[in-house]
Amino acid sequence: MAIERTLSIIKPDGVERNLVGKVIGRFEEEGLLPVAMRMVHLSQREAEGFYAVHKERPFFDSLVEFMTRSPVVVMVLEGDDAIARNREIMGATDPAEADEGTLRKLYASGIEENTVHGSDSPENAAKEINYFFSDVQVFPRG
Ligand code: IDP
Ligand code: MG
Repeated sequence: MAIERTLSIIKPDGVERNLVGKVIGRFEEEGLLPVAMRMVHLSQREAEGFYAVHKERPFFDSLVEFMTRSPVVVMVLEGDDAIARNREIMGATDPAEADEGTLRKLYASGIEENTVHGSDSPENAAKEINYFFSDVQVFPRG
């Protein structure tokens, strides 16, 4: 397995419910270490750009409204197999389908307000990290 980086977001519902420490603590326990981090209140343009792949989906407007409702925490996680590991720790998009112990099973209130985002492929991880962070804002742990 290779050391990878992935983009993680603690979504508005997670920040609003004071879950930032719990979510980051879980990543640290699992060996996915933050190497860049920032709190940001996304503008409509920023949220639309981030989720551009979903712009034809029926939930797009609602998703953008949710993601711009209040601040989020964006971070880069670094670790072994970080992209797939983060997706495993997050669980399925719909918490009703998420495995026990996953972040979405534990904390998500529904398929939209599902507490965390994680990149789904190396290509998207690179794109998404770039969307929020420049190289000088990333601090390798290894
Ligand atoms: P993912 O976050 O597990 O990768 P995606 O299919 O990429 O899931 O969807 C992006 C985000 O859009 C989800 O995390 C969730 O917040 C929202 N979303 C996905 N499907 C639905 C839906 O059917 N209704 C409402 N919101 C949805
Ligand atoms: Mg996705």
